[in-house]
Amino acid sequence: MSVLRDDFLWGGAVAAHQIEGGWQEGGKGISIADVMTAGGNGIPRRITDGVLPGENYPNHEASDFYHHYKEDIALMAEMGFRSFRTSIAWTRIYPNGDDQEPNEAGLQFYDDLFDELHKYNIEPVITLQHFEMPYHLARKYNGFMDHRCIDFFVKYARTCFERYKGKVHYWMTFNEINNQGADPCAHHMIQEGAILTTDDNPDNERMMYQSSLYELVASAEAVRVGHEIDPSNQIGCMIAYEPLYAADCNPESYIEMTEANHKRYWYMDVQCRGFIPNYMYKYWDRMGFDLKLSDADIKALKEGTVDYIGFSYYMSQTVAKGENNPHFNFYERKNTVNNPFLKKSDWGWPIDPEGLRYALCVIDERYNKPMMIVENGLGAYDQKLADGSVDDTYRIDYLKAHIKAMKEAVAEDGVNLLGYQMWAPIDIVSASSGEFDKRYGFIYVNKNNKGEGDLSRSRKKSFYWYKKVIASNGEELD
Ligand code: BGP
Repeated sequence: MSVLRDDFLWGGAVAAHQIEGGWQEGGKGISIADVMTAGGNGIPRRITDGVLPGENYPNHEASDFYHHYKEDIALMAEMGFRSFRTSIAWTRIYPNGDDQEPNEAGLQFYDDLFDELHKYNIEPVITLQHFEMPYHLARKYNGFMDHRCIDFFVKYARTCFERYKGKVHYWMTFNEINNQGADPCAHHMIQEGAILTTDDNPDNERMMYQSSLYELVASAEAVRVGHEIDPSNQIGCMIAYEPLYAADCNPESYIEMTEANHKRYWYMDVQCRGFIPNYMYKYWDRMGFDLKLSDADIKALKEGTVDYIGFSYYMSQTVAKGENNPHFNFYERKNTVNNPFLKKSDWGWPIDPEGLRYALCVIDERYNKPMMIVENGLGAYDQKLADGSVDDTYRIDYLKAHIKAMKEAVAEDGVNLLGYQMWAPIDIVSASSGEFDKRYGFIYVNKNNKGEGDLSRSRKKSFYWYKKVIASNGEELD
């Protein structure tokens, strides 16, 4: 008998901007993902001033799911998927973000996509904002720095809840809303809050907290509206969960670890509990940040707590007390150190399957809510062999170890886990680097970093492995 529930939501996860392409089709507007250039392994992406000629914008075509979705969903159905997580591109629904009326062609695209999933009994799990706010909102309002963006987001969310009522039951508001918390760099601030800034702007941290507060209000309002429209809706938060370990057993390192966790996870505290924790107020006081939040905003936070906790899990980080850091104020880029117990991926991400069990335990202890692992996977350089096959045993090993740890958390610790969606079942554009050759998929897409290839799809070795895993409800991992 399986340790997982019978209706466990096995599947995979992607995001609209990383898979769809069709950036100008069906009346779609320009999103912030459309102005991000390709970077590379260790080379950051650039954000350009609009879409400029001669630049390489990998999200414009991506994996061309916009035209291939039927074929791709058939392949996922062949693996036995019970769920598929993707996002709605806000700019397909409201091309500028502040439009009066939604764009019918965009709404219809997702109707067709959800119908296609239901044809195979695959449950859609839908994120409303996955790193791609309308570029116009960034330009005109500086994104979530402006309170009006709350209303634009809630209007967009309402349109989606009304239109897809009965077709979508599992929702999430903002993808990895907390990434900016420990690292207020331009990349995170544009991805998560549509703030047009540069890395050297001394005001980044204050702006990040202000816009995060407004995003949290927008998220809470959307949860409330989503429940009003359909009380059976399950609406979650989506957190990038990276357990932060202390580098040694010096009690000071534990205080640093605690402070570091505050910065990454206060978002989850607000979304699950409905109020801002004292430690954040103290931090803002200490920093002299005068942040705006009205009584109505505070009330909204209280009334819009989430039903479940969606989180991504790729890695853990290890923190050490920095020099001249009397308040243990953690900054991800300054205070993380190497963990000698862990191997790393080709992109330097520490590989830590036990950390997934640890994450599940900690989240369960803190909030006692159902959880869903909505991303977990390995980005790697795959080699296509002469016969067209891809032997991605390393990916199988990574996923196997993580699924085993996940099962232990269910069997030994009794965590309430709804599902597991690996990232990403098909090769897509990397969010952090914009590469295509950073591959995660069970399904190979014939395209490379330069954009060459005919976009044809084929099955990797891991495809057959995952099919067996799902068929046995997680019992057959070898
Ligand atoms: C998460 C994002 C995804 C995805 C994934 C892998 O942070 O939610 O959008 O991209 O990480 O990261 P990358 O694509 O940079 O390898």
